[in-house]
Amino acid sequence: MTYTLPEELEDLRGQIRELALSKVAPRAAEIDREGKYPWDIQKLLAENELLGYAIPEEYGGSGASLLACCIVAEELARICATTSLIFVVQKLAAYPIVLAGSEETKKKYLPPLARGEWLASFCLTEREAGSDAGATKTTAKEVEGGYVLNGEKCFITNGGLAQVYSTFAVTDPEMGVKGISAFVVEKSFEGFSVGAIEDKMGLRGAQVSEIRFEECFVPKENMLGSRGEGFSIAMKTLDNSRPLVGAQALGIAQGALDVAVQWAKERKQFGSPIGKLQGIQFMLADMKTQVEAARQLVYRSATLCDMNHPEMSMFSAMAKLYASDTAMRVTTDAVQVLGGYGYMKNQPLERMMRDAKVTQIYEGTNQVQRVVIARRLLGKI
Ligand code: COS
Repeated sequence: MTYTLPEELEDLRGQIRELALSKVAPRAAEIDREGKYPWDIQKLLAENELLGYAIPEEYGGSGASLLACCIVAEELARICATTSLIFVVQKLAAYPIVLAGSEETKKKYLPPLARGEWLASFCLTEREAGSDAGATKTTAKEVEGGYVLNGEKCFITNGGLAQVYSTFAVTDPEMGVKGISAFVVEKSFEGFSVGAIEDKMGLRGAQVSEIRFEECFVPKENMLGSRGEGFSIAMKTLDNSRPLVGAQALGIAQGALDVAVQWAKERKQFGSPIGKLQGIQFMLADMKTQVEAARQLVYRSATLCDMNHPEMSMFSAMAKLYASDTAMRVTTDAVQVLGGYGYMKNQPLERMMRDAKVTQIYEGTNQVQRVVIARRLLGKI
């Protein structure tokens, strides 16, 4: 399999790069400093039809492949990881509806999401159910006409901003993970409320909050897939979005490498550019090699997902694992190349380093990715 991208994807990269450099770059440091959700950037993505990029055309989106989405996530993250996350979360959170929503549900929720009028949120994690997503405690009790949800979610990106929440709750506690079901919950439903908003190390422009369900009635037609299918829907969604987080990490790493290379050409010490020093050359060479290796894995995993290949789950985990570890290493080394300057807030690298960290954690920690890879490798033993 070759990873020379088709011409239309290279054109797409060029367009997104241009958009990111002209419209996002001037805001990137400010978004980080202010720590507020950048509605102007959300509007920019909506106007450029990027919030519905992955939603099928019949529901108002662009029906883009996951590989194309990865190029978009990568190029946005190269400049601003928060901007990339706005794109990534819309895709992640709409996916359970695309995957398992009834025709009626799709027609109701996907078009406003595709237009970017509504935001979506993926509501899985709980305080006691992080890596162990199967330990979900939020309950969904069947009543006439629907289900009543009770429980609390945490670390929910777009929490409070989104109108639509792909939510996972237990309908049949005695059935373990097979007793988890998926629902679309609207922010306007009675009993839905937003808890504390987190103060984060990085991705400062993204809003992450607790979400509470207190006797929250959800009509039965808002169940996604069949009763008990929720865990499988969550896992399939993660399989399809881990390459995107890999792409985001890849973009952050590439952005840091861009800065470090430029610096090595311009910064003079000992009478010449520091790029003439072998110590710096070797660091840059290692960074570039790791970035390219991550790129191959990210594109390959996205291609396998687009093919619905049986190995997609393992490759998605490998791409996310390797690209995020690369982002952490490369941003750290890039700070080192800039020395004291790299540590300062008037350079973008310390922001990139903080933003990179969460890519090793969210969408499943890198330890969980290793579990997914090893299980696939070993099978049932
Ligand atoms: N696709 C479809 N179904 C899947 C699946 C996948 N990739 N992985 C698991 N399932 C289903 C299977 O149906 C499986 O049942 P069978 O044994 O009949 O095949 C069932 O789920 C249980 O799977 P498993 O035994 O692997 O579940 P575990 O409780 O051991 O959990 C991990 C597996 C740890 C991989 C899972 O909990 C996980 O991914 N955790 C991280 C969650 C995460 O990424 N959170 C991030 C928050 S969202 S930003």
